[in-house]
Amino acid sequence: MIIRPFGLSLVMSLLVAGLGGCSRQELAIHDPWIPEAPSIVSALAGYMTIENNAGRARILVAATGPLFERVEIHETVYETDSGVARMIRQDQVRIEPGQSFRFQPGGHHLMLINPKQAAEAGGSVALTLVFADGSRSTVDFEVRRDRLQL
Ligand SMILES: [Cu+2]
Repeated sequence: MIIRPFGLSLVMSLLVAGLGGCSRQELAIHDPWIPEAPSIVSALAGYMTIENNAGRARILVAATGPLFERVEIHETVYETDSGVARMIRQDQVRIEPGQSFRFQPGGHHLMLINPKQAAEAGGSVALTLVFADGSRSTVDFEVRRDRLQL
């Protein structure tokens, strides 16, 4: 049997491509968390970093969770004159290929409206992220002892 160099290099390159595809998820959610709060608060906030390793943009359009009446995507903006913070509802968040998008206090957050029970530090809360292509990703958000700071 004769191994032709061309055939061998093709097998090698397929192998390398296969390894590359396995080492990183197309979509990775890092550090998902919410600050602890009693059930009497009217809203909580969820934070995370979404990393898009795919070759196309991903667009977050909604989120849901069984513990909340509804979830909205918000951005906190500071008015330049007064310095007053306002939250503005966003229809979507676009994460470009190869980029990460951070939800953090003072910026974008998931607004978790009318929680049905208290969020206790040490526990976790499941939220499902919904993307424009119809894909969904359910993520456990760690509840941390931290004050709610939008
Ligand atoms: Cu908000």
